[in-house]
Amino acid sequence: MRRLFKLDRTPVSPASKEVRRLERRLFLRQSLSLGALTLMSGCSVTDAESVQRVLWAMSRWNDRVQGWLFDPEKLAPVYPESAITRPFPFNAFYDEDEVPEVDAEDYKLELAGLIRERRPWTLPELHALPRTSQVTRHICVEGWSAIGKWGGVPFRTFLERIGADLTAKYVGFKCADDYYTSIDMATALHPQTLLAFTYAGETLPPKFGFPMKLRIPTKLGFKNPKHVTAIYVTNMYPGGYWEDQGYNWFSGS
Ligand SMILES: Nc1nc2c(c(=O)[nH]1)N[C@H]1C(S)=C(S)[C@@H](COP(=O)(O)O)O[C@H]1N2
Ligand SMILES: [Mo]
Repeated sequence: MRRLFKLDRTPVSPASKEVRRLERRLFLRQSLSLGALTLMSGCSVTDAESVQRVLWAMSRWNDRVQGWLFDPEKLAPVYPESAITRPFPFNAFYDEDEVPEVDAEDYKLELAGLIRERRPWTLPELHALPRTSQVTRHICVEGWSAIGKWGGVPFRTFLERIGADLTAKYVGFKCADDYYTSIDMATALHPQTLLAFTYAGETLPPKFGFPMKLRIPTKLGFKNPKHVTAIYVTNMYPGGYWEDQGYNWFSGS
């Protein structure tokens, strides 16, 4: 593994770009030969388990490089309302008739981890937070993208309000449908990352994540959790529903 760790310290060298490209091919098309993988990792790969281990190490390394390259000031493109895709597509790991029904009256957003004020929030309390809206493009790894308008509170404002440790590494999300994902703190604090309560100016419909979703225009669609029920702040790598099945964790768009 020596070579991998050497590259680790030179994140923007042409070599590391090459590694990222290679890793992408491995994960998305699985077309890389074992021989090439052995060359890359600098250790002999003889069984499925060590292949998985090397791939995992490469993907986590790739996450770190992407984290370093992420510019917290750079904004995702915004579009005029005329560019909005109608109808906006629904997607989840199940069909639309299985969308979870969240009861607005009973709902409480749970907070955990490195947060000073961990009391749960009701919907009326959340709705009283200052709001903004954005027209941005959602890009799904399944090969489609669409432009939509989401409104809500800048996630940074919410994290500050609850006294989250903004120096922690990760923010994790749990959802009403057992989906889960997590993001890096820099992305959580990005000015366009919203805790969104509306779609197209209306209360977020069930299929788009009622009562709230994270709208993160700098990340691929699967990093935008719908039906969020719990938010936690941690320094321990939390993974995610698709991430744990091999999709790259950072997955910027
Ligand atoms: N709770 C939850 N959030 C989720 C998903 C899911 O299955 N459950 N799917 C993700 C994926 S892969 C995509 S592309 C978007 C789809 O969001 P949309 O239905 O608003 O288009 O939601 C993301 N967030
Ligand atoms: Mo997706």
